[in-house]
Amino acid sequence: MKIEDWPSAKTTPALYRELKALGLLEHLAELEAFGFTVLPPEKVGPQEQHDAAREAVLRIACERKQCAVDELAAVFSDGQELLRFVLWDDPVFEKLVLHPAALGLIQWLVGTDCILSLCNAWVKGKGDSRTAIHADWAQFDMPTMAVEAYGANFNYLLTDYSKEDGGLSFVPGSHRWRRWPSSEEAAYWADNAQVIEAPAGSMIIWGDHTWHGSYPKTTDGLRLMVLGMYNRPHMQTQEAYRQTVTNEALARNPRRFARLMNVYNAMPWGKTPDYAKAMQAPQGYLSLLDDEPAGDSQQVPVDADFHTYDQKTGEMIKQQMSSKIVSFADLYKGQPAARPKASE
Ligand SMILES: O=C(O)CCC(=O)C(=O)O
Repeated sequence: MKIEDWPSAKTTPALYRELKALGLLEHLAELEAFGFTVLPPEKVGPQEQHDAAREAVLRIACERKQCAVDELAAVFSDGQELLRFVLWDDPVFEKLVLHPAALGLIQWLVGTDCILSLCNAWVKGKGDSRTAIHADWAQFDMPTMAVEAYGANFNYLLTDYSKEDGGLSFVPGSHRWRRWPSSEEAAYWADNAQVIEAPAGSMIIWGDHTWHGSYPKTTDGLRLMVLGMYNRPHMQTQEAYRQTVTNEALARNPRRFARLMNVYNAMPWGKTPDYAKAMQAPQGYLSLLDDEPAGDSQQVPVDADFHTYDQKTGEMIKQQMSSKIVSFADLYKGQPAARPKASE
């Protein structure tokens, strides 16, 4: 079938074509059928990238724990930690969060306008510690999950995974159940979930409906992994990317990085919605394969004065709302229908 840019399907045709070109349709089918998929190391990057990520994680762990690399196994014995907010600690992480295959499959789950919520290094030592069976659905006051995922993850493995290595485990098909596990179910699946056996350099992708956990690590040494989590853009991110991204970071990355940082979201607004900010947002589908640095075309917007009512913008909104049927979805996003003309 010829996949055309059918407007009713929004950005899905463009994303689908790119996933196909990247040889990812089988992974997409696995995500749909079982709720998770594993990309082999050769689809994730060259050995130099795996080595650079591993080095970065070990360096950060040593810096934060104030120890030498050969002391880390003792520091993490019988324990594990998510080392938070590592995106700005090494250039390799900016490449990883933009990874075309991972981001493409994640966009399939949470939309092409998704934003980055977490970028962590996960270090786990030998011992009994393990992650309980859970779903990443973080709307704790919404016990029933929406049909669509609101969040999606990649785990980039920097050491081999198996049951003995304390690997990640899944309950295949659980993404269709659209609820959290009860404590009894979590206890049952802890030792019955399907473990991932995969070599270092692999990437595991799943959405926030899928039940997962991990096994205790019985082998010597550390289990190392980089976690990226993405949300739909209306959500509060777990880490402060929008607040900390710089013009230099936007300039050295392709335009979809600005979207991941969510810098142009018109919300929250004060007395006047900040359309000038929303107008700077890249529009439409952004190719996963674009690696052209954005240069100064993307800038971190200066926050508007929330307490000032801007007469000109207010008048424009009044006219728009009076002269036609208003799409609030467009208004909220600062989409063209709601934008002031260039001359205004
Ligand atoms: O590896 C683990 O222990 C669990 C990973 C996990 O829960 C996650 O990345 O969301």
